[in-house]
Amino acid sequence: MPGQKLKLTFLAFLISAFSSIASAQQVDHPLNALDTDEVANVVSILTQAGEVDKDTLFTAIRLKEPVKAKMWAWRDGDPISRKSVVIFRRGPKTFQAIIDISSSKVVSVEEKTGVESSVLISEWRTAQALTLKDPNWQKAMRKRGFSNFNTLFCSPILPGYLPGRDYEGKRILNVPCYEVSKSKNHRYGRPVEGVFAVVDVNAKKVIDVVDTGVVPVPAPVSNYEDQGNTAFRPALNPVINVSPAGANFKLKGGLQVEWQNWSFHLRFERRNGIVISLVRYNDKGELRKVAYQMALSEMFVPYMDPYPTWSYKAFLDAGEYGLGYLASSLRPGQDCPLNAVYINAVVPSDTGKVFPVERAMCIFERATGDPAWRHAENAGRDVESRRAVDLVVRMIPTVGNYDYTLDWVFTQAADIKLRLGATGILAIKGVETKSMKDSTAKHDTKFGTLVAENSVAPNHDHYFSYRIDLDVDGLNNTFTEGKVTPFTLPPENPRREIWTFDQTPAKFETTMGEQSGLWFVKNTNKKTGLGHSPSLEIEMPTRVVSPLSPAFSPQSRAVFSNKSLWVTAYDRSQVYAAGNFPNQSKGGDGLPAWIATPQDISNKDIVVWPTIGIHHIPRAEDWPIMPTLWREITVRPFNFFEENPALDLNPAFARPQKKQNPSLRPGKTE
Ligand SMILES: [Cu+2]
Repeated sequence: MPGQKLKLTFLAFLISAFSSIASAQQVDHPLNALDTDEVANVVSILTQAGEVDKDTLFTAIRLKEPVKAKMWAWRDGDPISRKSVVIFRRGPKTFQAIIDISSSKVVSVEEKTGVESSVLISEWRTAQALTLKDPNWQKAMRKRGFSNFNTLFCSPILPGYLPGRDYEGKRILNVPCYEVSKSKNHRYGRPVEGVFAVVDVNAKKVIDVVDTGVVPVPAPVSNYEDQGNTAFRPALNPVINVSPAGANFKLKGGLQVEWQNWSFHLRFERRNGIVISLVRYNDKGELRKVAYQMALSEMFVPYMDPYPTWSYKAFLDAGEYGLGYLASSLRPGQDCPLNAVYINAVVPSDTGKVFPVERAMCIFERATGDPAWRHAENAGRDVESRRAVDLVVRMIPTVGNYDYTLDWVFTQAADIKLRLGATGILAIKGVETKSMKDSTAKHDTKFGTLVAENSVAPNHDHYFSYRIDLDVDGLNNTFTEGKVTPFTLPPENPRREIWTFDQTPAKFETTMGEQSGLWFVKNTNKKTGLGHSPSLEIEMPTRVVSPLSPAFSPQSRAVFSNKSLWVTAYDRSQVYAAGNFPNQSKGGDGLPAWIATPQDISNKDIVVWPTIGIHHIPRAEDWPIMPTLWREITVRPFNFFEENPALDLNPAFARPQKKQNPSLRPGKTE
């Protein structure tokens, strides 16, 4: 197919012409992620102090941020002092240390008892190897007709916590396996159902093999990969996003971003992935504070199947695994458009070194194809319209079977959109049923959907808790709940009823569930030219919360998902919505504990924690790979400006310049 080949070559040309990679330079900002040298320094300082040795495993080596007030005041060239929080394991014991990198000192080391830190790849491998060698597991597999275990892929996962399980002092991985002889890129489609091994990686042994009976393994999954055996529809004529005259954003060091009145700092962390800090808006020359920090704080993915092989499945993906740890390299031209700039990251490894993630993030401008605003007069003949262009920062962690596209979108009308797209492979339970016409169907699909022969996708949720530390024109802000209330007019008014809008400030730390959804963070200490208190609205059009009682596990471990929004007093130690150590946690940690005694939040520094989610009732269309399903939160100015902030959008594009934007280093091309 020469036509096809030509088109592919053309795309490859465009990719090589426009893709570029930015990489972080030396530490030029106090909020940069630790670089390779700093991670090595931290480990060396701890080694010299006798706190760690070659057998120590590290679950976190991350920046300990300077205090917030100092960061808002920090300017390019000001002194930079660096500290690190380190979590490490010596044998079964967990420690947390604070290191002053700048003065090469150990500030503190504390043993953390009764907690389990996030899982390590080395433990994952250990659990895999122990399972494959275990005689009881082998017996269970032989019973299912497997004699050659080379065709099996075992995928250890964390057990959460269910009362009555004797996990005290143990570090558990549950190990289900999949038949993979006929799949390269679809390893979760053919579960060997009804059996899993329970491994204690502290004791390095299989402590149980749960076997509830033999279930057929589903047939091989149809291939969706680009391997020439998929019947593609005819290729499209190119529909592409390019910036032929260069990008309009500036990237500085590692990494400060400037675009269309916005400026912010970007870093990449092992636990939360992208962290955006110091978000400012240049309002006609005045750099106004918008948000100190925004990041995805925690995720919760509980499955709704009561059988022993499934009931424990309720994952806290950020805290148990790590979104940066599981980041996948972005595929140019597919995961991000042709005009994207890619940013490589280094992630601290289990052994106290770093591993590189090429193209961990991308940043790009997107022509939305929509008007930012428009109006027509004179019977539609006179039109004023301005095209909208967004700036997007993206990463995609692959958490086992699922891929989550995490986007931070900045608009020209001063909105910030936190978007999350779920795609990848449904978790599959093997069943007898081949068709909904079968007599077994009613039983097999009570808790899920038949998506292929012998394959049920159990119902489940995805909850995403964001930590958004807004500082609207300053640190002291007030949270208000807006309300629309019917208003009865006097009898002589034929209209009789309208509605009115008013806002009630929250005095103490609080949660929002089924309420109005009209939520604002405002600065009552400032007034705009019109006399308004500048505000930002938290808009969540699709609010999904867990209907389950926080009295029972696993819901008790992720109480954040019971409410759409939590509002807390700023506390720099409160970063993770389900607590610092969610692995095997017994519940109640994080947000519910922090607001147990509600603090005064009236005209104080506050943090909002919106949760967006999906009750995922799988459908046939989600198989064999799920079309991306998006959710989003918008942080929207509300009387923050005195008029439409995008009024000055230029209807023309700049004339192409010969010289490319010098801030875009050409770097390595794909
Ligand atoms: Cu899902």
